[in-house]
Amino acid sequence: MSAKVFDTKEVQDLLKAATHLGGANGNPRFKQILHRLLGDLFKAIDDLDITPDEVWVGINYLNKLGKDGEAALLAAGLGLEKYLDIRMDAADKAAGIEGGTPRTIEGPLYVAGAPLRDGVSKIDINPDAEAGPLIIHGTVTGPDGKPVAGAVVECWHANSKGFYSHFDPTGAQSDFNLRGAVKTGADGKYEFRTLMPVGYGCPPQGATQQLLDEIARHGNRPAHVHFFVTSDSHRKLTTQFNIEGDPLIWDDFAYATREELIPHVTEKNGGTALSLKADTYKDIEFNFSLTTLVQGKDNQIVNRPRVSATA
Ligand code: MBD
Ligand code: FE
Repeated sequence: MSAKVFDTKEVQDLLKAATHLGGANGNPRFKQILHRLLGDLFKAIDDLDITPDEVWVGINYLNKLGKDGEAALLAAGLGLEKYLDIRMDAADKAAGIEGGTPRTIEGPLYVAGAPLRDGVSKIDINPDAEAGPLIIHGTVTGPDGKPVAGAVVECWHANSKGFYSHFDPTGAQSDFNLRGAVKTGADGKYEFRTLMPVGYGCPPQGATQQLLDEIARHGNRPAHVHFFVTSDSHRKLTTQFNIEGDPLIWDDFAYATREELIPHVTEKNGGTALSLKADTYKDIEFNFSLTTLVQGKDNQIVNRPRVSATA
């Protein structure tokens, strides 16, 4: 069956009717987007001769995706979240905004509401026998290179099994384990005392991994730590760094790796005095350089549904 029908009046009228395009009421922006996306789907079905059986595989996949709660995970795995970063980078470049710590994707595993502390926070709450101590620290500066006081650095990462608290299928972690928030003082400094994370892997029975299997891709990320950095007088930064030496650094299923986001890991002694679980610990210095507001506004705030909890 290769007859092409997309350009017929019947199909074009159907698309307009189904999306209520040109009809009264409704959300005009949503109508515009839906009309375009549905039209692109119809056209792809025509062009690639996608069979009814194949269409129903796709429809039922959406049911599984929703049931598994993995739509945002799939968005990361298909590079859609990276694509949004590429567009924001390009918009910044076009607006002449340069410098600053590079952004990279938020991912689906942030939880709002971590306890806010001044300067330093110890965020490993639950014991993790496999994980060694790690100190992450640095300075938040503005475009002028001066420290930013009153900035809030939020941090979240996985445990030694690659699981995040709140999303841990083993139930081994309390709500804000390995999640924290620190407010900088006049020196712009922040510090998290924590444990070394291990890379994340998609749930093996989930919809995302099912799709990746079909195209022979893995669903793993290198070990990494996420950050939000917010300040009243600067744009919010969403970023991550990778743990140097992880073999998946340039093979991240979510495409979040950037050259500037792989800080050196050094080994230090003196952890006992800092009440870490061992005297020898890993140390990562990672500084944040923020960018200024654009005409007084933060034009890179992303609104998306986020889990929140109370500490
Ligand atoms: C993660 O930890 C993550 O950061 C992303 C982007 C996707 C899945 C798990
Ligand atoms: Fe992550």
